[in-house]
Amino acid sequence: MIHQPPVHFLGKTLTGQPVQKQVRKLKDLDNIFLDQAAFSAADMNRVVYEVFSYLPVDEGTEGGLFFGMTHLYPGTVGQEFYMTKGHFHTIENRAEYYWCVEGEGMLLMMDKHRNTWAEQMQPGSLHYIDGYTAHRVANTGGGILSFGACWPSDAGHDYATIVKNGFSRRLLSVEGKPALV
Ligand code: PAN
Ligand code: ZN
Repeated sequence: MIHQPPVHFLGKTLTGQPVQKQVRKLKDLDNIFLDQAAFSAADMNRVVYEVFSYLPVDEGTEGGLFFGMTHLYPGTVGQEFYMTKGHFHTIENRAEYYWCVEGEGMLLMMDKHRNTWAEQMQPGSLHYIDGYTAHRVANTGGGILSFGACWPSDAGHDYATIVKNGFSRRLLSVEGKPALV
């Protein structure tokens, strides 16, 4: 038997069933940005990023893989670039791949000892995120930043630790250029 693929990946879009779309607005990113005054003054309904995920097996299935495309819009809150919430995986040893399709960005990673480093994202860049490593992406360019992701279906997302403790370094826009401080 020959089957049509259920999902099509065209450039940077994902279409078909079951593709889940998740939209994150500024109001979903409370306690993420440093400049609380700038955050409060911003439009809470502003869309910061969208994630299209293909979840072919149930969340929590051991041995399966999920696939996602994230589209992160350009913008800043105070001195910080628009960025994803960032997370550790709930099953901490679960690794992940990110790869950049369009735009310019920075992948921030932080290990369990709170050492933080960054990798530059540009079209074609491939990023291996080891287990036990929190990950967050910032859009440092003037256009949309689109990247793919592939992660184990039982990884889960621990956002609470990042909301509470943040990353140990922040990526700031200093004279329009990204600086990890
Ligand atoms: C990605 C992320 C996606 C959005 O698919 O979930 O880029 O970022 P946040 O989940 O931090 O809001 C991934 O890392 N999955 O594990
Ligand atoms: Zn992840």
